Formats: sequence, C-alpha cells, structure tokens
Amino acid sequence: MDTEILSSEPAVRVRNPAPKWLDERISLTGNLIHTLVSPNEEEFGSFGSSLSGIGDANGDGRSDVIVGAPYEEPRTSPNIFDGATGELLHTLVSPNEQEDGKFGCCVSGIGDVNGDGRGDVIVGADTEYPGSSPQYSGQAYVFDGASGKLLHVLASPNEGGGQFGRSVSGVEDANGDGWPDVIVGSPCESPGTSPKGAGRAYIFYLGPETISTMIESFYHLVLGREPEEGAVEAWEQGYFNYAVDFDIDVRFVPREMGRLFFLSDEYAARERTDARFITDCYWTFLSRYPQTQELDNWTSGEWNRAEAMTIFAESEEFAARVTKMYPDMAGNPTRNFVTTMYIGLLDRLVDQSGLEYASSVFDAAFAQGGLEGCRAQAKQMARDILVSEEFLSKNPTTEDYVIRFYRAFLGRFPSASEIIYWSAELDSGRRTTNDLIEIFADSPEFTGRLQEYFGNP
Ligand SMILES: [Ca+2]
Ligand SMILES: [Ca+2]
Ligand SMILES: [Ca+2]
Repeated sequence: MDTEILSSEPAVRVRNPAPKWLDERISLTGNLIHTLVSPNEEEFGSFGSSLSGIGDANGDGRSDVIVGAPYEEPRTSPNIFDGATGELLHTLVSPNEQEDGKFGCCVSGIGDVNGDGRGDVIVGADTEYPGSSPQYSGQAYVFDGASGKLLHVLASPNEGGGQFGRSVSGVEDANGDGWPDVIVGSPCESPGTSPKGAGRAYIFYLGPETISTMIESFYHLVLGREPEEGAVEAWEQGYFNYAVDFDIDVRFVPREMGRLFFLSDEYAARERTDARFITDCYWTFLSRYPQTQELDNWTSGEWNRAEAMTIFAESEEFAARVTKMYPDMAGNPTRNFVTTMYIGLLDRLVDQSGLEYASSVFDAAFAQGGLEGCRAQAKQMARDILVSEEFLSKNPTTEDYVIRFYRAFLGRFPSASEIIYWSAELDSGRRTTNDLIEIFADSPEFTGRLQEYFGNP
C-alpha cells in the first residue's frame, strides 16, 4: 500500500522557495529603533498609555507615530513623532483644554482625511465636557497630521456622561466614497431605553462635506435615527437640486429641513428639554457644543423653538457651511422673494410654473411701480392664496394665519407675544385677515425686505 503512494510521487520533487520569514538564514529580531519621551515628562504622566502608527505626516515617505500622555498636568498633549528619526513633529492641543479631560486617552492614525496626501489622526478626550455639555460627555478631535491643526470636532449625538472618545480608531473607508472614516466608542452611554452604561459606538464620515452627508446628519442629530430608504436622495433631488435648477437661493432648503425636522411630531416625541433643543441646534447647524454663556442666552426664555431654529438656519456660520458646497448659489432675488412668500403662506417650495409666473409678475410690477408696485402685488398674492383651495384645505387656525403672515412678509417666525397679540386681534373681530395683510405689507420691516430683494428704484 505504501508502495502505491510512493510510486505516485513525481520522480523529482520540486520545492517552492521558502518565504523569507521561513528562511533560516534570516534571524528575526525585535531590535529597538527609537525610544520616545514626552516633551512634558512628569510624574505619572502616563506617556505611552495610548499610541498608534499613522500615515506619513511629514512627507519623508516613512510612517510616523502618535503617543498620548493623558495624565500629564496641567496639559495633556498627544505628540506626533517622526517614525524615521524619533524626532518630535507636533504637540496637539485640545481646543477645550480641561484639567482631567484626558485629552489623548486614546489616539489613532486614520489615513488622509483632508486630501493633502499626509496621514491624519484622531484623539479622544473621554472626560472632557466643554461648554454646556454634560459632565464626562467626552469629545474626539481629528487633527491634520502635517500641521497639527484641528480639522473636526466630534461628539456623541446622545446626551449624558457617556465618555465618548474613550476608544477611537480609523476606518479605511466605511461608506465607499474614497475618504477615510472613524469609529468612536462611548462606553458609558445609556441612551433611550438602553440599560445603564450599555454603551454605543459611532462611525463618522470624515471627507469633505456633501449635501447627502449633511442631510444624513440632520436625521442623526435631530431625529436620532437613520434616514428611511431613499429619503436622502429625495431631499437632494427634490429640494437641493430643485433650488439649483430654478435659480433660487439654495439656503432655503436647509432652513426648510430644519423647520420640518425640529418642528416635527417625531422630534417632539423625543421630549428634549429647551437646553437640549438648543444644543441640538448647535450641533445640527454649527457642528459644535454651545458655550455655557451661549446656552444661557438661548434658554433665557426670550425665544420660542421655531424662532430659535430659524436664527440658527439663517446664521452666517451655517450659511458659510452651505456655501462651501454650493458656491455662487444665492439665486435670483425675485425668485427668492416669491419663494419666501410661498414658503410662508403655503408651507412649501413653489412649483416651477408658479415660480416662473409669479416672478414675471413681480418683475413687471417693479418695472412699472418700483417697490410700491411690488408691495401691491404682494398683497394681491396673499389675498389670492388665502382663498385658494390649497390654503383652506389645511383648516388654518387663527394662530396659523398669524404665523403665515410673519413668515411670508417678514421672513421669520413670530415670538410668543406677537402670536398672542395678533391672534387676539383676529379672534376678537377687531381686525380681519385682510387688515393683517395690509398691516404686514405696509410695515417698515416688509419695506426693508422689499429693498433687500428688489433694491431701491
Ligand atoms: Ca514620516
Ligand atoms: Ca492629511
Ligand atoms: Ca469614507
């Protein structure tokens, strides 16, 4: 039997060359190349308690390293070292420096997130709680490996002392857009009905912001969930691309999104406190926590949610973010004006034929009668819409009328006292809705808006 096997063997045995690691002539070593030392060395600083290799940060073609020292005092500062020479390249600093913040408790190389070809890093600070954030919320920061400059601030979408940033790691590319992503652990979190300290981990997209990533972030930050299938595309196609195609200010769209998300029943069901609502606005529109003073100002009782949300949506800080994605998309002023009137009176973007028709009517009114021509036309438009089937089918309450006039003529939501005052005027019969159209259209605030859109004749 053995013979059979032997006889089936080839006459000459061909041996594949052994891989290098099996070659006995090569001895494996763990020879030390460099010893790294903290530039702020101190007792129990714990330099080396977190570390990671990173992509080439200084452009010499060799990989570099980052090492954290989360217990150094008063400042914890992970350092980036040249992998080839061991030389210190950068000392990173938290923008929210805090004693016991444990900035650098975890660090990781993350590939190149800003497209300069150099490796970048993420740094966790699991017990930082900057600004108004709850104690031990934690934060994570993404830094440019080449310069040490801060690129992104990340926080948990859920409140509470979750120690977000206790663990961080780069992800080569989770969403397939060619840009690296990151995953951050928040091990002490217990959001919603989760058991205490159940923990969460979050994957963040890090490449340049696109409209779809911004839309997705609205779902996560306002509604606390993933978008439904096709929802992101619907917003992008039906709203953003619509604005671009029809030459209206693209910033109308995120303002409308903010309104539809923040004033939705779904958001109301999350039962956010006023402070948390403001924090949600900060993260959704401005990607950061409010400072304590900012939060105090917002929660002093002066604003209602609709007003506050509009102010965030119309802020320059947020406009700068949208303009980055849509440069030169301020739209045609007449079309913007018509859109404001429609959004105000009918709660929706105007359809293409309505937009074109109404814009030509207002342009003609301006050509013939200047601002006064436009004012008369605006009154007419409001009167027409108020008796339209679409408007009446929504069974508007007195308060709805007041809110609509504010939004259409003044481009803003009314304050609580404004709603009460004008609703009482209507309810008591002292004034009719037609009176309100006259009053709003004749107000100096509306004149200012007409000048803004049509200029002075
Ligand atoms: Ca290098
Ligand atoms: Ca980079
Ligand atoms: Ca990616």
